Amino acid sequence: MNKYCGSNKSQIHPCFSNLGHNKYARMHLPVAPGCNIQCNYCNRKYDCLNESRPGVTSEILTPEQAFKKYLLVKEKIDDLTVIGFAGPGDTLANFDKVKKTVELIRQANKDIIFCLSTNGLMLPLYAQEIANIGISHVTVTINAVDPDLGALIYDEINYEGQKLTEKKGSKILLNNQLEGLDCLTGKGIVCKVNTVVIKGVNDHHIEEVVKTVKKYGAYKSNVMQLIPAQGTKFEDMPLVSNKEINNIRKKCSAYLSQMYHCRQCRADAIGLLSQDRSVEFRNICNSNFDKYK
Ligand code: CLF
Ligand code: SF4
Repeated sequence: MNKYCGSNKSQIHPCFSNLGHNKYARMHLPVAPGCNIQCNYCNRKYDCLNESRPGVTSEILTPEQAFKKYLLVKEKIDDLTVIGFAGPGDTLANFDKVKKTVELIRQANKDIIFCLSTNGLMLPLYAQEIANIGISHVTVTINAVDPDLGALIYDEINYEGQKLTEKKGSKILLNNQLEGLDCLTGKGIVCKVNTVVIKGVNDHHIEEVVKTVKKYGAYKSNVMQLIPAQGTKFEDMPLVSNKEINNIRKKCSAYLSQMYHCRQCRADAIGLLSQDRSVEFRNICNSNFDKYK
């Protein structure tokens, strides 16, 4: 058995391992621009080179460009154990591109860990394919397990050709998130649930989320602060302090192992979680790629 097999995988995944997060590197490939829902805290319009938050990227890659970039980066980054798909949109709203990228990289490296993050809307449809193509780690962002609260967080859900708002939309999203989690964990995929704490909206509800996702097989919970983004409905929301977030995590740890080292990465992040090196590799897989060969 090589070091990337079976149960050892989570130990060398910088997000899933509490001990390995300073040792192992991950590379995000931004092949997924579109999204099928609108969260009230998300704005993917700005390409800010120095901003680090989910949804920010300096480029969108085709699967072929992503593969080229991987080949280049793996030569320069030690202990690159994980290829992650984290947007800038939703990975399952662009699953054909994610799938193609996985297939290209898998041909070159049979050991690398594939990881994706999603809002979970399309999980019931894609869970089997996710397992078939060898994605071993999935993160689902679940911010509420009460559709009334979900309706305050999600502006619209685009599902099966319909635009659904308010409770009608958040109910479908929640059902699919939980059903998807159940499907994935039943297939042996290691799942983490990210939960964004929004003061005055869901901050009293986080334990309920964590208790619920544990029942559906989640392995780990990552309770994170809202980063208010300009141009969103939640741009003026109050910040949650580190003390407040750690108090919530402490309570939630009674139910599920907590992540304490999340960096709320960009969609094109590269390197150790504590040392983003994406700037070194910006745009190298486009017209300038050949000069780096
Ligand atoms: Fe990327 Fe996410 Fe996979 Fe990690 S990030 S897709 S699980 S490889 Fe990690 Fe970054 Fe936090 Fe995400 S530190 S934002 S939890
Ligand atoms: Fe943005 Fe992700 Fe929400 Fe889509 S699911 S609106 S990409 S935060």
